[in-house]
Amino acid sequence: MAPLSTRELARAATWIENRDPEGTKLLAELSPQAGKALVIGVTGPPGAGKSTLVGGLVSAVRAQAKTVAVLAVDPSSPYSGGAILGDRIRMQAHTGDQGVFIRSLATRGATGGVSRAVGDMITLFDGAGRDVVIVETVGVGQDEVDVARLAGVTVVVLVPGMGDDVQAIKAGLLEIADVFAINKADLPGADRLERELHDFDLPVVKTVATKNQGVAELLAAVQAVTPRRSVFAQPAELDHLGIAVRSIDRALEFYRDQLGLAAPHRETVEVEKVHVAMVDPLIELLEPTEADSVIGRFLEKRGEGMHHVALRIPEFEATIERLKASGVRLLNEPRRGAGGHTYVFIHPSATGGVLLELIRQENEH
Ligand SMILES: Nc1nc2c(ncn2[C@@H]2O[C@H](COP(=O)(O)OP(=O)(O)O)[C@@H](O)[C@H]2O)c(=O)[nH]1
Ligand SMILES: [Mg+2]
Repeated sequence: MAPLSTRELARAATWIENRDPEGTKLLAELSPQAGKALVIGVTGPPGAGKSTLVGGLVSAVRAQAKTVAVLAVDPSSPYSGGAILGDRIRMQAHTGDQGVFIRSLATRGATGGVSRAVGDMITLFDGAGRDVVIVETVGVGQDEVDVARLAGVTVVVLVPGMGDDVQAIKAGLLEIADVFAINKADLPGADRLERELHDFDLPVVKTVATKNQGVAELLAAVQAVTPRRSVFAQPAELDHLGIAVRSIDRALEFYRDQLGLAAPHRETVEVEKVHVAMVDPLIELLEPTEADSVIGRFLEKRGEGMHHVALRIPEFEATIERLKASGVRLLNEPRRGAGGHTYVFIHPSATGGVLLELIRQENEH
């Protein structure tokens, strides 16, 4: 698929914003090509000069003959409100340049969550062939942390004279920052802020966005960071919920007969000592074939109930390697299950108390 023009991108972005099925279709087509763009998150308090700085970064990226898309995420605007005026003015220098695409996403009431909407938008721009994607977000709330995780490299923009605020937001910033920009370095206090940021052991670049000072240096600092893996190129999907029951027949009286869900598939998995019935296909009912089994012991200890959550994840092998390297407890080596899929169980100690089954996405090789 050829790179999309700015006009095609605009139409596609509207589809995605409105959760139009056309958008879902396009995303499915584009996502295999996504994962190539450098995704830069730019976050920090309101008024720090993020939009001005992003405008400068756009010019610096264009000077490298690369194409760019900007997504300005503003929670305070109504979802269908379109462009955020101030940002539009700051980005105006780039109107008419086909290599620059700018979009505002007002996230109040975003269907399916902010990070979902932003993730889809990034996949769109990335898959559509933009070399660089810049996402501007306000503040350091949970939404911003989630959004920052979608970025390969996150720039946290601070300004001099924040005083104790720096201490207050440190915890939130620490987990997402890859590079600090001290913007408004023309104001007093820039050196002091720079000293305060030393603890973080991250690159710090002083900028005066309004005069385009330090912006090329900031881009260079960003490009020197090894981007985090982008996990959204193909999102993880809920595969099924495993429910431990004493009797599949009795459970089916509810799920199949009363709730009306389809339950066409039943089997016995000897190695796991369990009878399995797939319902509709999100629910996996598990009944032990004998008391001395994983599910048998679970029932003994906890009674009937939710046993595990199964996610189908992209980059299965690489993910398992990474989990092992960071000491996460896997309950088995990846193996092929009854349905032919490869899976591994993760101990609840790592997952927030839920037994988690990870399944290899089938389109991976
Ligand atoms: N003195 C000074 N003002 C700046 C600088 N960068 C941005 N500003 C001003 O700060 C205000 C907020 O800028 P904006 O980019 O909208 O901030 P945002 O809310 O973080 O996106 C505007 O009036 C800018 O002109 C800078 O480096 N120095
Ligand atoms: Mg802004």
